[in-house]
Amino acid sequence: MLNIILFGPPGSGKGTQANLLKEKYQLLHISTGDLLREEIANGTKLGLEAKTLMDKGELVPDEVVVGMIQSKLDANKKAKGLILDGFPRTVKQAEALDQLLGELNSPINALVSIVVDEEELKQRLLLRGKESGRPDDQNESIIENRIKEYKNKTTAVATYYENKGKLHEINGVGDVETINKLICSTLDSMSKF
Ligand code: B4P
Repeated sequence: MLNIILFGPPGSGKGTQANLLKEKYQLLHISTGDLLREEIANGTKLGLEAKTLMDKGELVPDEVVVGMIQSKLDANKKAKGLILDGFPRTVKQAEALDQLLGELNSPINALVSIVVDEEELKQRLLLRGKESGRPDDQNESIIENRIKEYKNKTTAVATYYENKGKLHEINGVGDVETINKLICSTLDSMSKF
């Protein structure tokens, strides 16, 4: 099993890279952002509650996302491995994840942290906002709030896995293909695989 976390600030390329990696390594891709947007599109109660927070650039409660992950794991017991994109975003989520994976005897192998400077992040997200109309990419103050949430609540997740010897940092500025090669060579060089 290869279980990896794709980590980084909003706009760092997690979703973009996850889509490439899931093909190459035949992994189940779980994006909590995509799952939440699906709930919003379906007009569920969970979706309506999450939308208020997401539109402001705030994180949704830990119990909500952990519950979504648990359901996904339950529904995909035969998966060959996981690529987690946008999860965990708090240390509480990381602890809950480790417990769920512990029960399956299939721990996280690596956290790949995609490093991108703040100005580049803002430019990418504003551009996506123009092209896709995604509400949380629409203006600079929401984007700044997402980056603030990342700094305050999410960066500690990298330290949590660093303490377990599982942190791998990748330069996330450059073309998508080059960054993908960097991630693949990191994963391929990990002795277990
Ligand atoms: P996400 O959907 O995870 O959104 P994101 O952080 O913006 O990352 P995403 O994967 O979409 O973007 P990417 O970097 O690939 O989360 C949205 C919201 O959901 C959160 O703010 C929060 O409210 C909520 N949420 C989700 N998970 C949660 C959790 N676990 N706990 C609590 N709340 C949660 O790409 C960005 C743009 O950059 C794209 O347009 C892409 O084309 C472009 N790009 C990618 N790579 C590039 C490159 N190398 N060069 C130039 N552009 C590039």
